[in-house]
Amino acid sequence: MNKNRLSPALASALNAQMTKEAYASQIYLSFASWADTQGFEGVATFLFRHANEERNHMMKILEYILKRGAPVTIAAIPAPPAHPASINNCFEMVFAHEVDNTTSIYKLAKMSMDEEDWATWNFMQWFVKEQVEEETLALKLLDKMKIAGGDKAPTDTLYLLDSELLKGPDKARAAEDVTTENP
Ligand code: OFO
Repeated sequence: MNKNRLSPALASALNAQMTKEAYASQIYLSFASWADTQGFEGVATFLFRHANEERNHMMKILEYILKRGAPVTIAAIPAPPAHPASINNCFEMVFAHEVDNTTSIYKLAKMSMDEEDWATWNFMQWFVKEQVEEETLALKLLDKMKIAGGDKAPTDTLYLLDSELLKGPDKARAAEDVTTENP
């Protein structure tokens, strides 16, 4: 009896998305480490938290594939892009990455709809909603940077923005405190 409830195409696309979420985590880890090295502790904390979130997204997909009886393939994670040139550039790259990931999530949602795999379609809606939140968050940061002068933002303004991110609710949570249901 075949217990695999995912089509080969959808299983393969979900596995690819799982690796993409791992890649996103690597990007955030890389940018967070870069920000910390530059002395931006608040930006680093914010980005480290997101690295955790992306890893949890990866786990959420992994658990779903297993739950549907399909094979999970752990693949190599591509290297993250080069370090940003500035804090403004860092937020620009974060936003561009999130938009790219949204495109990929939409493709999966469409695939599941075309296949009439309503379980996967329903599962993907969590990610559709999550991407709206993540894009909004990145856009808000970009808006703040724009007001501050973008790449020409003065050091004291960057200091204030960094302090704001440090004391905000975006403090990195320990990996053991988060769940795949509530990343
Ligand atoms: Fe996984 O949400 Fe961002 O990329």
